Amino acid sequence: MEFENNSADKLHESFKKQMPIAQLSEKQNYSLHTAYDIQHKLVNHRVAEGNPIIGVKLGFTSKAKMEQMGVNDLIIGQLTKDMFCPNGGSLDIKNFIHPRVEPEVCFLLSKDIEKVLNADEVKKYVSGVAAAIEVIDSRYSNFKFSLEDVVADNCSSAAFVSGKMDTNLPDLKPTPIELRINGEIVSIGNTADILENPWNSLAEATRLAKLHNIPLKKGMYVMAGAATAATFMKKSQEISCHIEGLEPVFFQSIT
Ligand code: OOG
Ligand code: MG
Repeated sequence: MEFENNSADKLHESFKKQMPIAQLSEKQNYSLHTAYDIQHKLVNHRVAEGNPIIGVKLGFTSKAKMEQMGVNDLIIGQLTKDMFCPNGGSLDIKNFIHPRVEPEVCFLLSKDIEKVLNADEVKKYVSGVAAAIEVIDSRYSNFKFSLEDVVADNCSSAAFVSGKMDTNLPDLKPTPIELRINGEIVSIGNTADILENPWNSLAEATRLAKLHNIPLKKGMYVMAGAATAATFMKKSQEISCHIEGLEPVFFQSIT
């Protein structure tokens, strides 16, 4: 219990002060179960500060991400209100340690989900699909971690931007996804890189949410995981994500 409390406090303080900490696994081994306990405690700090949970994110749903970070299991993290950036808005790099950006797909839930659903069933619980960008920022030095470490750190969650929701619920069959910085393409992936189809990612979210006691409520966002490896974000950049058939999404990095 003490390890869990202490670690959640340290991770929260690291986020507040933008001061990285040593990986928790350097000092002691701990289970994935304990890692999710730490994540819950960490998220509770943000909720207590007036930032409710407004969504969830999946991590390592693509091979490119697993290879980049050296981790090979799906993870789930929680998105709080302070992480939300409106489409076309701006994010100050001073609020992060070493932020990276990645192109994603975002779903909007139309109903609470309490059970594990497959990719077909889950469509009945969604009101929109959008191109999205996730900003990740590890609270660990050098962005290095074990699977347990990254789960404890709420899966590097830092900020996210969702584009306009397409209420026609496209099937997301293999479609190119691009991340552009100041109009230049910095990475190209495909919807098929996200667990073969991002709808599968949403189905996995229902499984992981149930397993780890994470709420999936009407009105929440679900980020499906990046299609490509992440790119470091610097100041004064316009960062956008483009998925054929969906409206592009963008934000500005400032300081
Ligand atoms: C962990 C988060 C992974 C994704 O989309 O795969 C993730 C990290 O890479 O720091 O958000
Ligand atoms: Mg991500």
